Amino acid sequence: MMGAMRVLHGLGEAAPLFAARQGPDSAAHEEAVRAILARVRAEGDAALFDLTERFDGVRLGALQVPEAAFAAAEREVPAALQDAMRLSAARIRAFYERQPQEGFLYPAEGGLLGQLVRPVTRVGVYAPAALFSTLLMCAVPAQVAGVREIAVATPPRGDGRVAPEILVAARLLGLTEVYAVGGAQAIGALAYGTESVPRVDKIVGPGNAYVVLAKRLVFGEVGIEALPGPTETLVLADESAEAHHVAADLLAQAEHAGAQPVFVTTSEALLEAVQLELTRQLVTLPTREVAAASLGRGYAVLVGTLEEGVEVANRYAPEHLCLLVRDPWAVLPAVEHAGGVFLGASSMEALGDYAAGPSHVMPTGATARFSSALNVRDFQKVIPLVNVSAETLGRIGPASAQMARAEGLEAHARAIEARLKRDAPGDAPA
Ligand code: HSO
Ligand code: ZN
Repeated sequence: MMGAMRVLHGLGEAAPLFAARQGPDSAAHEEAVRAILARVRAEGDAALFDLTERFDGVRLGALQVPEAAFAAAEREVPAALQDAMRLSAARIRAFYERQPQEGFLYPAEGGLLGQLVRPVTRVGVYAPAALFSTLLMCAVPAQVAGVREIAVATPPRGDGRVAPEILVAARLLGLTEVYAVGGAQAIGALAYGTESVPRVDKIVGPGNAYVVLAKRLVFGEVGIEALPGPTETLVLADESAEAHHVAADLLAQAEHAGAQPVFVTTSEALLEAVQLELTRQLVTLPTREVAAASLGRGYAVLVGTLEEGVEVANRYAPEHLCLLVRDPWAVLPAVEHAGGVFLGASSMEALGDYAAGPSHVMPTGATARFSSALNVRDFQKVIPLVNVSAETLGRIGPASAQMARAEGLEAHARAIEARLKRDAPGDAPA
């Protein structure tokens, strides 16, 4: 049946679900991506012009989008869509403004210990050609963090221009530095810098397999936030959920290429109804080819209890966990691993992709076990401050020197003891 998902019974049968996700397939493209990065590093702009001609089929006149193009884009994009983008940006900003990362300083025996918070100076956002929302979702938290320079890279279309929606989104955030470069070459340009593209300190944003692999390979020279892979949504539903809602939510993420939809439910009747709904809704979906392929990677899991359902979800650690259950807040305490949690029937994940508030750049491929959705902290550094008083030195110095010697690091021990010998406080030697 077209649109139906494979059914697994209980946690005991769910092994194929957990095994099915291998994360981004890097090995396949590694040689090609290494070659692209090496060329960008060696040849700079010339490599970008050539690679763009090869991969995007267009010979660019300039890499940076000229100022005039922004105004032209504003004339081209409908006013209502621009209003929608403003609403989205305002809600993202309001959300991240609640996530301050504070510095602190506390007195410790006459000295001070503390932490200084400083933004990353220069960030590169990779925005896939069609997904202007991703630019908002990446750049706004960076701005809230205090990042002063944000460069945007996005692939050019066949006519050499970048999507006008990207330019409108950039402009409404006050961003003016946009490069019409995509793929692994864009990551190379941002990481190494070229004549036209000053290098950045950190690159964020999702992309295709080449982009993600390039991010992996430049990591260390620049920071990256994550290696975003294909999207996943796990809907956990009980008998209170509407089958057509569940199917719609599963299809909403299934229409992203490579996605894996997962449906976990305590209700056999709902499971059957959802399978039928998927088939029915797929017929009229313009993106049905991609969506059907994603459903082919998907699973429906029938569980005995909601607790078992949450256990399946925790083991799977989905990018999106959607709780279509009677009391989602009652389920929440058991949730351990998820990129983001969407509670209740009117909190569909598709809303989270656009205007709910939190960034839609969330950990995929079970990386929710150890990482978080893009946030202000991704754009800030925490710098510890150490100002030890003579009194504290007298207390912690001997222990430190002892540890240094035990590690065979005599100069460390002497650096400490040189100050321990003197009469505290003051600088005069003992
Ligand atoms: N759901 C996608 C992000 C996205 N959806 C962008 C629509 N536009 C990855 O989580
Ligand atoms: Zn989406």
